[in-house]
Amino acid sequence: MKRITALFLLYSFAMGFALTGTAVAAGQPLIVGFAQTGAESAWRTANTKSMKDEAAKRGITLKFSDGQGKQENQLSAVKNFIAQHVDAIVIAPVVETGWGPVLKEARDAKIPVIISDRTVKVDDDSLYACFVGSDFKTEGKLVADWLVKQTGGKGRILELQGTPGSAPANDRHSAFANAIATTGLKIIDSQSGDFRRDNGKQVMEAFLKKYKKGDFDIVYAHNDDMALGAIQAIEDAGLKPGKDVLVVSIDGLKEAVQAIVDGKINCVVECNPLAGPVVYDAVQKVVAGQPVPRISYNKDELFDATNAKAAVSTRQY
Ligand code: GYE
Repeated sequence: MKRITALFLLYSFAMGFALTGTAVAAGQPLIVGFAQTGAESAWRTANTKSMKDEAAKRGITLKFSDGQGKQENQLSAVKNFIAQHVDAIVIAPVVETGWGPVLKEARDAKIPVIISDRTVKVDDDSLYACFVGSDFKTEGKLVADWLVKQTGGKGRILELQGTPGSAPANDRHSAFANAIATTGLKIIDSQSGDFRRDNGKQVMEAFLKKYKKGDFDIVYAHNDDMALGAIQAIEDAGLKPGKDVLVVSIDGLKEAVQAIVDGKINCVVECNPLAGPVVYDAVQKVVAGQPVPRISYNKDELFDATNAKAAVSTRQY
């Protein structure tokens, strides 16, 4: 009897391999390579933690690479994953362009790629299985619409942009700019703070040398870290963020929602970094040959003085 069971198990195991050619179908742990952007912000820290924690929970072996904000590092990480014959590759691409060749290499090696967090621009969308993340254009538009409503469509804006060439910086700028185009709201200056808190502070300090109180009305930061850095600079200059200057940003860090409660930030649009569950759901389906939507967007909320107090205690990041 025992021998029959053992033989049967051996048979199913072998069939698993035969049917799909991977260890996955034979019940082996899935091996996933994740080419992360870097560690530039609190959002990113939460994203990395979610990806690692959820992999551990699901018994997925995660090969993690920190790209340190450089595409070349991410490209070599992906090439490495291909050489190691991982079951699937997840990329959170630092910039939008330049991914075609490496995606072709992955396709030739029959390794599916899931694009997570930031979108890519490629000629052939079938080079990756799907995209899972937030809709940055909607985020930028939500911030703009909120400002139009609050200001009656008037005000001079200083913009703190994210990493040049990244999807969130491109989309949060263009959708915001489009949404205010026919109003009296104007972007009077724009600089990149690379999604980093320190850089946000430095860029704001430079702005405050150029523009005095009364020369500008609004600071729009592409993420909360830069907004929190900017607030520091605004306070150091003797101004009151949230009062003398409206401050609006994107991400929804607990710290930023608390800053709304404290009256220093006026509006924050959420961008959910807790991607682990949705990303691995997609990975597992793709590897099993099941269909997945090409694009899955998170549902992101907006926080301002009307709801921040109720929301702050439930923020997970
Ligand atoms: O908004 C920012 C991070 O790609 C959506 O990257 C992400 C952005 C996020 O550094 O805080």
